[in-house]
Amino acid sequence: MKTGGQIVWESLLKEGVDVVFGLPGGAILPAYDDLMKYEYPIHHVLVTHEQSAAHMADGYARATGRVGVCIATSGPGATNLITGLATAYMDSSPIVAITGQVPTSLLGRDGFQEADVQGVSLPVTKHNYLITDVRDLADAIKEAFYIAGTGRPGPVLVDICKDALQASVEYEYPESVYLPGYKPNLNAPDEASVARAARLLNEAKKPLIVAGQGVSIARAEKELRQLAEKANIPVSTSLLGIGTFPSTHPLSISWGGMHGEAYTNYAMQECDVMFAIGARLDDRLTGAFDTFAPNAKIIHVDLDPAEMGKNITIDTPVVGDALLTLKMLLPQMQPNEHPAWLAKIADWKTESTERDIIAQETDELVAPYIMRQLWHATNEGDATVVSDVGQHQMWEAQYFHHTKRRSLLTSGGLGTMGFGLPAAIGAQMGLPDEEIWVVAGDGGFQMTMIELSTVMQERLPIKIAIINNGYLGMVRQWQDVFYNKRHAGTPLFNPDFVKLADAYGIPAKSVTRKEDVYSAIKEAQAADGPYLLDFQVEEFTNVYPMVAPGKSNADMIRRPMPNLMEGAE
Ligand SMILES: Cc1ncc(C[n+]2csc(CCOP(=O)(O)OP(=O)(O)O)c2C)c(N)n1
Repeated sequence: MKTGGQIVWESLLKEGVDVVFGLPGGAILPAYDDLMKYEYPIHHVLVTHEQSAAHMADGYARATGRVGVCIATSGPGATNLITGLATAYMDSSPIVAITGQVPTSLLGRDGFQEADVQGVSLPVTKHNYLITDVRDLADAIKEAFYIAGTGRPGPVLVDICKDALQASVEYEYPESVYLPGYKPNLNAPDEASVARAARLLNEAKKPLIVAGQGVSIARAEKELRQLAEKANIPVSTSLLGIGTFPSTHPLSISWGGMHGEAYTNYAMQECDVMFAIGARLDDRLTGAFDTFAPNAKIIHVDLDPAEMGKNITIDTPVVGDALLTLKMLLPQMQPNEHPAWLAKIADWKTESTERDIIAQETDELVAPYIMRQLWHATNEGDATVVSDVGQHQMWEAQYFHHTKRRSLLTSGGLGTMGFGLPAAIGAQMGLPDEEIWVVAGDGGFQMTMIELSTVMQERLPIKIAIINNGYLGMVRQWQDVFYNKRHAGTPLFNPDFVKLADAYGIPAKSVTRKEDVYSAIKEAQAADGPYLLDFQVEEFTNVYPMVAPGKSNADMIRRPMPNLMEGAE
């Protein structure tokens, strides 16, 4: 016989879980007690706030490709997880959340710390459970892991009533799941659609690939590269697709969309066949849906049939796994050259480079410069960067060239400020030997900086770069462009981040001058544990290009050419 609490831990062990992120409370206490009592070899990371527990599980999952686990108590503990679950849901990240619930006798009676967690989490989880009977617990956990990690990954929540945690039952972990209607393994695409995709790509004059995170989830980076090289097709990515194709490769044309590269957007707008694979074509990438890639026949490869035609009219839908699709497609592809098309893109790229902010002679400390130095200092990208949300996130993606899979972890879909530090903690727990950098704005960092205590408690060697511009920068940029520079609610009151780090026992340094950037990064790297760098940057730099919401990508606001810059002679 095992208690519900024991069943939780033993089931997690069966799933190969070695670390969980959580914070206890009354309803989940029986499970915590069982963890201590029976000394299960699962490491529990005590977080400061449950939102972070979900981000940590998410960061762990994104970095390792394994399912991350977070734990919270009932009511406020569980509702604090919701932003993290929604973040993982939008970015297809596999996590299992285990929450305590009030005893079954109190369900629906507004008992102390009761919240309808199943109801609240329903729209932001792939699936969820309310367990009122301990006999259902092992099956639910088995299914939760299966659902979270298969098909299109996502978060699954198991809410367990306290009495079910305390009750005992004969325990046997199920060998398999029985879920009629959920068939994530039927993921080979239909042959006729793949043949049509091959024909379109072979005949294209101006083909273009848009690779999304689905490529990395399917581990199809190698095959993507083979496709691009065989037929000389330029490869762009979505924000989350960064790292699926080395951005230093001659066929790489960076990432597109609202703040993607201008030349990438031009290429997307002009291509005649677009091969979008594992990218959900959201509005940040496409701009106004009806103006996106107007000349292109679009082939959309995605595991999730619900993505087909959701935003964009698709010429050739291919419902299937990215790896299987590429493997079927490759033999049907003919070698090809496309010299005129590649030359045209190269011209656009040269012109983009001329506008580059870091090519300009200025002493101002700006984030793009820091991002490029970080790239150099990490042996040209041999690190994992976890970025928060805002201008710095866009600059990181523009100026740090990612060549490795899963080397940029960022909240793309929900755009969750506060994601960076906790997600980096999860990533570092999963990849203890990897160099991990958090790049965060001063606003987003303050949302979860309380997790500096977790960094120290777990002795994690995370390096933190705060891009401190004294503003909620990205919103300040919108105010400049759309609200006549009225800065309502965007100037920040910041603590002294160096002193703050000191309070946690973390070494830190403030950097104000360009010439000190590289050496400061090197100093942080040389430190044996965590290190925080507070980069005090120019306040009013904007991210370009910028596509106004609802506008076409063809109508980008671009950075003025250097000789047209304000103040230029
Ligand atoms: C939780 C949350 N609240 C609000 C926003 C809206 N938002 C997007 S970017 C941004 C500003 C971010 O400022 P900061 O963290 O300082 O980074 P910066 O843009 O200056 O690099 C805000 C408020 C958000 N994305 N997430």
